[in-house]
Amino acid sequence: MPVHNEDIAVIFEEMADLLEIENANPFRVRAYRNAARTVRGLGRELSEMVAAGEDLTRLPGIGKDLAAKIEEILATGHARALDKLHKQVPASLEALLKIPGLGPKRVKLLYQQLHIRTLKQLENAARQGRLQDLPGFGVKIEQRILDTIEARRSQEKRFLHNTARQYAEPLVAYLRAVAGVDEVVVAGSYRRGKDTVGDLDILVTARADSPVMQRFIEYDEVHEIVSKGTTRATVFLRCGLQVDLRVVEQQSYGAALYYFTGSKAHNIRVRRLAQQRGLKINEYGVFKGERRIAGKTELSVFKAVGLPFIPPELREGRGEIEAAQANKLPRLITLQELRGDLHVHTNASDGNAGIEEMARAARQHGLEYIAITDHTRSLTVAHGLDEKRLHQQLEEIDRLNEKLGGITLLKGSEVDILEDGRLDLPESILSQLDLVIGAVHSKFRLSRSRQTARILRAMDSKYFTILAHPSGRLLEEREAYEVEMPRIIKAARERGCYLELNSQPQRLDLIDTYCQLAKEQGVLIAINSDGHSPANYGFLQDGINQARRGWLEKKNVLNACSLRELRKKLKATMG
Ligand code: DGT
Ligand code: CA
Ligand code: CA
Repeated sequence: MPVHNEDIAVIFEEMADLLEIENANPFRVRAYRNAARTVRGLGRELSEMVAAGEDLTRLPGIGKDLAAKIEEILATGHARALDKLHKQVPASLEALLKIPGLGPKRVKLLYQQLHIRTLKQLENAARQGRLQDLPGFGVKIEQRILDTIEARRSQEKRFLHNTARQYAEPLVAYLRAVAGVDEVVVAGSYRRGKDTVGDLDILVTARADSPVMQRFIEYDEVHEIVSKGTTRATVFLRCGLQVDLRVVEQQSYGAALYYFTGSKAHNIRVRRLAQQRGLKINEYGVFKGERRIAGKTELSVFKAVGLPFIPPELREGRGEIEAAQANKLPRLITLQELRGDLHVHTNASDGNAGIEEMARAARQHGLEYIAITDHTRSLTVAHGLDEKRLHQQLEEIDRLNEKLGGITLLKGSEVDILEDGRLDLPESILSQLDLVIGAVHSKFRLSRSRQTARILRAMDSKYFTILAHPSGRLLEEREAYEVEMPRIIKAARERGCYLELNSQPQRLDLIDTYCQLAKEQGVLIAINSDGHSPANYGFLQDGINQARRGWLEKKNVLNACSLRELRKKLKATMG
């Protein structure tokens, strides 16, 4: 990767900052600052000067030592002296340096006078008004520091994939329409189908004269421009979502897409694989010495390191490379392969549409069957059904099945699992259903052993079919409850029942790694929308993303079965 003057200047500046915090000789500190300024103002690339054999010590402020460092940086991309400083200066102090308004002088002062080493300590001191009296500080600076810390915190927020999609899709369409733009694709965790994303990483290929950068920062939703260069820019949208845009050359598109899709863990392993073959792999291509041997397409990158294409969802460094080498990559489930949805609510409990409307919407989504599974009586907030109301619903389902074509309604219930593991409805009515989804909606804070025992007992019921949202987590809101999931997965196999992958964007529960475990154990997963309105079948896309991250194939998914097969399986479970 070419090293530019700016890269060198940044390294020198950082060295000056760290040396200053370390109380180094002020002349040394100044020497690095001057050198940074010289390098920036040069007007010619140092790499060219060195290549031409020019003597760097003739530059103002560059002595032998600095010239050697410049050559080192040009050759290796970094300076060992800086690496050493990084080890000496506490990382938390370096984080303080990144707060606007806090240079090395102030950071040093904070450390020496108030023993502040971390952001947390800085925040506390600022809240207590202890910063304003330090020399060179003041009320204004104190407030600005607080504001920055606040803003940073809100930026740490992750977005649900489904939410990010609502911003990503129109932005991608907008960029595609810009003159001279060729490819536009969202890479990063978004492309890997992760349940939440930290930011959007958009890659664009475009003609050199395309105004795509300018158009990007002019986009309606852009709230703040963090940085803008010729090939990369970072902005915040009004919703707080960060978007990184990179414009790459046509010939590097595949390499850049590969690199910025990640994950980092995956990339590191593949890079090692490349090294073993004497190749270098980076965002510009795959190189043998100076020669680029691949990079135009993502597939070419994989081929160069001797691998077949690995779907983005698998690129987490969890065995996908070994599987690829052994030609054992899964053929991941697709949305089109889902034939039904086994968890659907109506306005009989907390849904907002009737059975018929939910059925028609399902048909429009290309589904062949759905199970109506309203809540049960214990869940009073959701207006749960008692035996009598469920009975009425079953009769209505019979009538609708006569009347509707192209979709079959199954009889089900999302039955509360009570604290002691009993189900919330008597067997006399459960036995009339096609399937029973058991769900924990209360007592999330039982001990791990009691929570596990509670669920296992529920699974003991002859009529128990599917465990709904097995961990109970709500992304960015509520942690999963304590439970021994591997034991539950094992029990599901022994008892011939199933686990749900709930597709609600905030749930996406079962999580990917447990989907993988369930698959290994031979337990089928039901990918359900848990829909409460006709539009909610759209959640199935989120469930599919997660299922793919969990290595699931069609044969691992209960509702990828035909209705006939499904009925056979359910009959075996329900006796
Ligand atoms: P996020 O945004 O937190 O949901 O996660 P990602 O995976 O989108 O991470 P992000 O946005 O920081 O970077 C996008 C991709 O760029 C990442 O998946 C892999 C690549 N990448 C970023 N930094 C590094 C790095 O230091 N080394 C390597 N090998 N790849 C990196
Ligand atoms: Ca990202
Ligand atoms: Ca990023």
